[in-house]
Amino acid sequence: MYTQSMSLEQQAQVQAANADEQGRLDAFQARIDAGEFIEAKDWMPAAYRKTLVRQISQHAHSEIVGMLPEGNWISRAPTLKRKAILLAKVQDEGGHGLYLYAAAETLGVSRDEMTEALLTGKAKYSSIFNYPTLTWADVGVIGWLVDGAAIMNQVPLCRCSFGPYARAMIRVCREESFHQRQGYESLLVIMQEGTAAQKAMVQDAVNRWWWPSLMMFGPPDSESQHSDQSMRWGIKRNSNDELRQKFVDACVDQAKVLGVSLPDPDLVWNEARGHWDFGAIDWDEFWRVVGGEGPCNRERLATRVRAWEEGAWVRDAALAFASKKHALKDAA
Ligand code: BYC
Repeated sequence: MYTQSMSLEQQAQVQAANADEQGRLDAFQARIDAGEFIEAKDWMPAAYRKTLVRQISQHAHSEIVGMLPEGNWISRAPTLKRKAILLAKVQDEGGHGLYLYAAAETLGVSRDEMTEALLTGKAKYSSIFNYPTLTWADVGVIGWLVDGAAIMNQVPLCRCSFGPYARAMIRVCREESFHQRQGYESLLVIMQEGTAAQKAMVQDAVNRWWWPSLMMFGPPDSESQHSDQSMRWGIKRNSNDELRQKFVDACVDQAKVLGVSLPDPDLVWNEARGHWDFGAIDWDEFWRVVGGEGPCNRERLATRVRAWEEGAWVRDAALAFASKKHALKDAA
């Protein structure tokens, strides 16, 4: 109908524009297929940009909200050594959030827009950070399982097609790997030298964090709305289920060395697949948590809102200092 009401000349213009657009899309896909990095100033389809802003900003928010469950134990760490390690770890997570916000900013979204999306509950962050840290053993288990899952998911992101994200992930992954090992080591110490009550505390923490850690990889492939396109664009290199399986396979031996059991009666070695089979994940729980109804969603958001409001004077002071410095430089 629309084209019928256009002149022949107009129709030719629309066709040429469509061919142009298709040519650009094909050239873009060819660069991705050839393994090239896309840089911030390169042409990219609007949907590629949108997907990256969504994923990178959610990732950044996860790092920032992820400081809260462990931060809860900084003042109660059992020794000075563990306190120093935990402080450094939580500070690293803050740093990861900043690299990631900076990577997202290269796509044209502002820090203020992203912050507002987090604080108003419009933006998602990882489901895992809506669970409480009830005992000191939770801190070790977060290092082992949560950081372990994060590494499994994030190492492939170092080869993501968008250069600024891929480069940020290289440093993030180096630090996450230290985080995972410190968590595992702290659990080993408790399991090898602790009292029966302390060992039971580790087992209880593993029981509570195991299933939420498996949920970190996202919904099953059959329900993952973004995976196919993100994999075509080289943003994701593996599917949610592939990474979840790799994680389960890695954890089984680590649990044996630790001397803890994983809370899944259906966990059995499948010779034919060459992988561990595992039980059904409670996806209703996952969607409840993602939808804001997890055990700590409200508390986490309220803490971030309070930190933002109470930090207003710091932002004002930093801006005033920066503009004074600029004025002095201009006057010199
Ligand atoms: N929690 O189509 P799908 C860390 C959402 S930081 C909440 O498969 P995609 C750490 C998903 O966003 C951990 N939401 O999506 C920090 C989508 O909803 P929208 C964070 C989730 O993007 C401090 C919908 O479900 N890591 O490790 O292809 C201390 C459908 O999903 C979750 C990252 O962010 C979830 N778990 O795949 C220690 C890594 N899963 O956006 C550790 C980067 C899915 O349409 N992100 N959703 O409203 C990714 O790799 C991918 O975004 C995901 C999801 C694998 C997470």
